[in-house]
Amino acid sequence: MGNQRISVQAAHCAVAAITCTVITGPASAGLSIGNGSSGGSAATSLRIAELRVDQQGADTDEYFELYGAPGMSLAGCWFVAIGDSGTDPGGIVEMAIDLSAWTLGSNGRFVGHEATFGATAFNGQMLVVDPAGNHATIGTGDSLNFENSDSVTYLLVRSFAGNVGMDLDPGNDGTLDTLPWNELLDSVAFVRSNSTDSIYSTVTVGPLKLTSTGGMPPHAWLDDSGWHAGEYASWVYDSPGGGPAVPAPGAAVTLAASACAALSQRRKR
Ligand SMILES: [Ca+2]
Ligand SMILES: [Ca+2]
Ligand SMILES: [Ca+2]
Ligand SMILES: [Ca+2]
Repeated sequence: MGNQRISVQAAHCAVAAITCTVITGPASAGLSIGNGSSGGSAATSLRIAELRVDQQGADTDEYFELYGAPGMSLAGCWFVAIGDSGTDPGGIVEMAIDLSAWTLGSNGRFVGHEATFGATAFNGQMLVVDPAGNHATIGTGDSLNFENSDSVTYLLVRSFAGNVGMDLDPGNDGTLDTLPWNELLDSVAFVRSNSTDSIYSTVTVGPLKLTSTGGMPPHAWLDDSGWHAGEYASWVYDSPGGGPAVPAPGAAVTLAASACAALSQRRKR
């Protein structure tokens, strides 16, 4: 989409032995370090709507979905993951994706997925993006690798000025000391069981009673009752590029961890 020049760099960073992908797009102007806020303004109404971060077998189908006004430009917006490293328990930028080149589809959705998206079948079903949603390949091959089996916070920010590997919480007290962006548009933390790692969002999903992922949700989506966890070896709840209505920023219900676990268990019955 568009004709903006995008350079793609794959960087191996010292974050729990995962491969991080940095997508750098056109340079953003006027960067400054500002105060984060818990939601987005009406003018910047943009939400994280769905995430597939793990699956049974190779993680070939990872994606993130954003939701906002139909046709809205994502210029200046970044999708950022904050987790740990092999030696530091929190505040490390694990991934930063510049979304500037893309726009939301006619249904207000955008999906960023890896090139191998759609490769895996569960019960004869493969993932496809809803035709009303825009989508784009992030990186090359199977390189969009969200960290597995650990607590990770996902942020949607405007004008990110940090770097992958940067430690935003040197004291590891659960509060970010450095906010290298102009505006925090949305956030959600995926939480594993018995984790001592910090999370950096008041909106959480997990942990689940799912030993395959250490309790971390392999997939989750947002609707007007909050975030819900999906399945590890099934696409039954995945809706890349489509799906249920998404509430305005700041309106989502934060499900307690116990409620999420109970919800997941009910679904399995
Ligand atoms: Ca992957
Ligand atoms: Ca993964
Ligand atoms: Ca730290
Ligand atoms: Ca969806």
